[in-house]
Amino acid sequence: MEILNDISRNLIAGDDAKVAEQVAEAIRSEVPSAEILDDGLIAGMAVVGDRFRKHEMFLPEVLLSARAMAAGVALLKPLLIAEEVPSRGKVVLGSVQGDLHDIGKNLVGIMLEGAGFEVVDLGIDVPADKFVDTAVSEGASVIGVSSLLTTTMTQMKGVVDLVDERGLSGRVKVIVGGAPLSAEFARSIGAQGYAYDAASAVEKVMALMGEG
Ligand code: B1M
Repeated sequence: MEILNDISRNLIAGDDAKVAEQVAEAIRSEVPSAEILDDGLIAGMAVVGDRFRKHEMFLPEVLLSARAMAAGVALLKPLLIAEEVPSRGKVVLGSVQGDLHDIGKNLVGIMLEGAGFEVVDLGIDVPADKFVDTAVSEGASVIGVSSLLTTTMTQMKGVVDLVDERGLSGRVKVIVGGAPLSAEFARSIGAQGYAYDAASAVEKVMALMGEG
């Protein structure tokens, strides 16, 4: 669809104003929000990642694309979140210590809220004890940890281990996700769940809470 290609193109170019304008136009034209997200915004970001890896784009440009992505997601958020759903439980969410990537984590949060979960978002660069302390103080039964770097994914084990050390195993479950991860990696660090994308994160959290 032309409008979705335009959104991708402007996201790659880092033009947040144009991305916002075109996402708004797509919403007005009743393009489904999941299509705007997947085939417009996420598709554009995949190209950015590829070009960055090949050194065809550099960090300042990637940051502009990230800003454009955030502008588009902000407009989609109200559509992705159902209104007045009774709370299904609480999830503490954050990007693991050392990791500053938050776009995917934010999408997971939006989808969880959309499905009726209360999300306590701790942001980026979150140490293991902050995840666990917050789960206890907020009475959350799931901790969701995101990592986008092969150098930070190893920190995730610290969260799982701390849940065990504090005697919370069984009561607090850890779900992990992010581009470099796999179900096998999640199992290897003892996490109770792994999700490939934001939609499957919702399914996984529901399953962990005994609803799936
Ligand atoms: Co960075 N970066 N980055 N970056 N960046 C990657 C991840 C990289 C793959 C790019 C590349 O080389 N092709 C590469 C990592 C390589 C590796 O580890 N092997 C990389 C690098 C190297 C770096 C720096 C080290 C660069 C440098 O400084 N030299 C640096 C590290 C900073 C740090 O974290 N300490 C860095 C910085 C940045 C920016 C700040 C410029 C910016 C982030 C801005 C922001 O997030 N606010 C950035 C970006 C934008 C990217 C790419 C281009 C895009 C990431 C993104 O937002 N994707 C990325 C390349 C890529 O992934 N293709 C790249 C869109 C998003 C919707 O997808 O985040 O995968 P994603 O989330 C998905 C799933 O993974 C999943 O669901 C989401 C929605 O479907 N998911 C979960 C995510 N979390 C989940 C949690 C769950 C469940 C599912 O449960 C809890």
